[in-house]
Amino acid sequence: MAKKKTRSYSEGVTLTEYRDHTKAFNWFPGHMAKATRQVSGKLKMVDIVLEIRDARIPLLSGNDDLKSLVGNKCRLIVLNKVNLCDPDKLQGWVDWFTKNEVNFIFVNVLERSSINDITEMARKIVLANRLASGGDGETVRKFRMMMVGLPNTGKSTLINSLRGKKAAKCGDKPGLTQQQQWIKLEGRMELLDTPGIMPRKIDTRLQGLWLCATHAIRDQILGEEDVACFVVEYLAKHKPESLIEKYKLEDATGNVPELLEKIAKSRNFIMHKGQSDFERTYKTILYDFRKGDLGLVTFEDLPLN
Ligand SMILES: Nc1nc2c(ncn2[C@@H]2O[C@H](COP(=O)(O)OP(=O)(O)OP(=O)(O)O)[C@@H](O)[C@H]2O)c(=O)[nH]1
Ligand SMILES: [Mg+2]
Repeated sequence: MAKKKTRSYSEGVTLTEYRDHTKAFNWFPGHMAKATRQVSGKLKMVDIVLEIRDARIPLLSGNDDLKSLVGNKCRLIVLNKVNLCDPDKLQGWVDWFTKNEVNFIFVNVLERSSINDITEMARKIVLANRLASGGDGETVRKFRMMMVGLPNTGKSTLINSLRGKKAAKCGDKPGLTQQQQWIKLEGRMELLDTPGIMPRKIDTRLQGLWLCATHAIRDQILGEEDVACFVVEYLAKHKPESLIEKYKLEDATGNVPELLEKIAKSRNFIMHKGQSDFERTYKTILYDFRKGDLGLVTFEDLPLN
């Protein structure tokens, strides 16, 4: 029997269909397998592992492979980009992490205060660990932190902020860091930047769309069209006022193709013969969403238990 092709948004698929779509979704390029091996190779050298996640997908941006690699090593979960997540859902997630994890912090590493909070917390964890294992907390080797996590979660940005100037390549492009890099700070701190690592298996296509929308994986993996259409459908349902305001629409009603048409017209993305330029519309929607200009969103819901 011929395999049924997944329908795209332009063919009328709806968000509900994506949610019901249970096919596993994989994207694990070779350099990430290598990066995983390299993380385990460096573990002995560091005092603490900072697992950088995205606060808009607090669990999905975690990684079980990394968790088992890191094992009993001091670990701090850093939920970054808190400035882009839904403030109304934040407390629920803070409560969940308080119940289920030992060390975590919600931050925006573009802000100085967050950087200080992370350093402070990491130091406390390492110190407590040294005292617990019989050390005095003073006669210690250099304080070394390793950043691990999904692509584009802000590992290199955090390193640059800690350093006070640009030392690691960073930017809104998943997979920018391709090799491990030690960065030395004045004083006693050394930082290890690592390439982003994807989970080996993503359970549903909807989760793949969340990962693309937050830009942990490249648009090409699912296609700009599907990711942009997903974002529009999500916003029309959960944050219609953001769409209306940003694109000066009269309303955010209608199906996805109709909304795209309205956005293209309002931005004057019109090609010859008066047709809407959808390619340009997709790019604009994704760019605006990722900057936070289309409202603050947390895609993932709290687990039921
Ligand atoms: N709004 C917001 N943007 C952030 C934050 N932290 C990082 N960014 C942006 O996210 C993008 C990715 O940052 P990087 O530091 O390159 O991410 P990375 O984790 O090193 O990515 P890879 O090297 O691909 O694994 C950059 O455009 C940063 O400016 C944050 O807290 N808030
Ligand atoms: Mg990086």
